[in-house]
Amino acid sequence: MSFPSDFMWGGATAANQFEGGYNEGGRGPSIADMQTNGAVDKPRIITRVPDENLYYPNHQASDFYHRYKEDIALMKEMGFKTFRMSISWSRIFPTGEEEKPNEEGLKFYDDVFDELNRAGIEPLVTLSHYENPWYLTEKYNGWADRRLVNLFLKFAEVCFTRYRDKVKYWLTFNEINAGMYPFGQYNGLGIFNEGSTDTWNLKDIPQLRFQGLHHQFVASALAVKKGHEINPDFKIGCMVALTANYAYSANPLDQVANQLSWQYCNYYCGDVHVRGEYPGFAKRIWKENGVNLVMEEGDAEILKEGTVDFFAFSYYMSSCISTDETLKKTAGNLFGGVKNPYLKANDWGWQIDPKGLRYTLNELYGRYNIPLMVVENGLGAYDTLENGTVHDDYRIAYLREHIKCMEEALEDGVDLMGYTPWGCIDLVSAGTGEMKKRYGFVYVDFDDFGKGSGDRYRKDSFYWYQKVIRSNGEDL
Ligand code: BGP
Repeated sequence: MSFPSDFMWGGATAANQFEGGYNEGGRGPSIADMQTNGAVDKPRIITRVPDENLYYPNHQASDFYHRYKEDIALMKEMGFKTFRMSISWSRIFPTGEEEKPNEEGLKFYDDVFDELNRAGIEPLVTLSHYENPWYLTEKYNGWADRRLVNLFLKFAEVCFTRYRDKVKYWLTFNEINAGMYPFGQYNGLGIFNEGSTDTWNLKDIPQLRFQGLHHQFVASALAVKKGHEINPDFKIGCMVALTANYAYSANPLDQVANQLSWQYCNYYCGDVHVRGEYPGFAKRIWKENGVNLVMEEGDAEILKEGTVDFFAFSYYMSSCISTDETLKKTAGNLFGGVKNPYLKANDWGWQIDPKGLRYTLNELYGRYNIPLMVVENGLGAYDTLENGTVHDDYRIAYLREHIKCMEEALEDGVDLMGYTPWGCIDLVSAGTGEMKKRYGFVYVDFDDFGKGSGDRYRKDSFYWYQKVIRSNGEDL
């Protein structure tokens, strides 16, 4: 089975990790700008400290703000059909509450979309990728407050209207389910608890997060509806971080625990977005977490009317679920499970599992029966720049195996629209806040402290991916 002729090959980035120019063009600070540098301060925390050096990563990032023409030319050279990027909300509404949008911010994205258009590359735009205007966190404690729904909707409406004829593919919230995970401070919801890095232990955190997530569901559904009114041709998707778990053993206890993990990690959010209602098991999750979810009158209709056109997700790794407490836990992008003896891991402990992608694609398509898109995948690795290039055969091997498994999923009958590997041009890691965890086909000469020329270098994977796209996935 080969890839469909209109398959959307490309790459993915996000403003907060790639764009930079954080205080230029009238942009206001976002919550991501308040997150410390992982190379200096681990774990990264969200704080206002006087030392500018603590803040490098999201401020300069990879400097796409100034180098977008060069970067888009590189994408064109690779043959990209699509480019996933995000719009920084605080570039459009610096505090989130202005009556009128910031024209300079809108103009920047006009320029980027025009450049993409000239290069024959279709933009795929995330409205909210791990950042909100910082002011909204200070004033409202982010998405904990229902008032963010209308502020976001206004932002979405401005973007949909302005870019009506330039952008067709949209995503509402990046990895929306990340808000459910028990790690420290998290940008996506913009909920800030000063003085603590261990927010999950504060007793009101599950309540705030689940309620905040509900506000995002409502905002997403309203945005989908509004987008379709503005341009009926828009394709608007959700974005879920796929936690691909297996039961560690045939013990029924492990099997049930694994099923519960899929419900909690993947289907809780996916079901609301695709089916337009909370799944039956949501009540159990709320009860177990002491959550009293407040739904306003009309919310149920809003969720029903704003279901998505396609399901986009990130896939990096898989993990195992076991009820045996003595087994070794593994690291992960979100929810660490138990180590799988059959898999190898990258340098950060993320277990590499291409077959898991086929498994996941089948699971998702079986449940939702709408087009799917893999909008993040890739190998975070240490790269060495030698004579102007990087010999990243490890990255090629990772991507090749995942592409093969997508092909198998197509054979299985899955409707797969496209593939945009993460960090196609090197960018700052969301998890570690460092530059040295690289994903790109293009090397960016910045170190963990933002020092370097910022120059771009084609890695071996650049030429390999060019060949893959040119042959529509035949020549791997
Ligand atoms: C996803 C995020 C991305 C990206 C990626 C890789 O969770 O949507 O923003 O960063 O993970 O993670 P990391 O940067 O921690 O390696």
